[in-house]
Amino acid sequence: LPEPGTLQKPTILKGEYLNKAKIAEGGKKLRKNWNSTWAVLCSNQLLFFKESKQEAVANLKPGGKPDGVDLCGAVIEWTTEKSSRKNVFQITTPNGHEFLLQADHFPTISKWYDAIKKAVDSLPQT
Ligand code: I3P
Repeated sequence: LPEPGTLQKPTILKGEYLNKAKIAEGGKKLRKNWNSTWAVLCSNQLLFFKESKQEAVANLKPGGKPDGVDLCGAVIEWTTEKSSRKNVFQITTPNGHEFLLQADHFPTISKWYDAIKKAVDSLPQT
């Protein structure tokens, strides 16, 4: 999905470790597995890196694709049912990928929720 050069797109928000769990892929449920991820929000993509350093490395390496989610047409919603954790919101993409994002510090996750929501609202729906 994200091509090299992705990081040249305007970065809206970056530089925070969040907890991420992918719970569905293409409509198929996945076993939940929480991981810490370095999140970067670009104009139409939310990118996930293993560590902050990797962001710079992926940007230099040709073909070094970062992991990410295309936010066009995505639905963003807080959920209290999908996890026993607090401060969890879900991103659902039109192609049936589902991610949970979480942080113990509410202001942190709230900032990401607002920024992602705003990014999605400014994008075309398809
Ligand atoms: C899951 C793991 C997750 C938990 C999930 C468990 O067990 O404990 O952390 O999600 O709950 O099934 P396993 O490691 O054996 O797969 P939360 O931390 O978000 O509650 P769930 O099945 O209710 O989603």
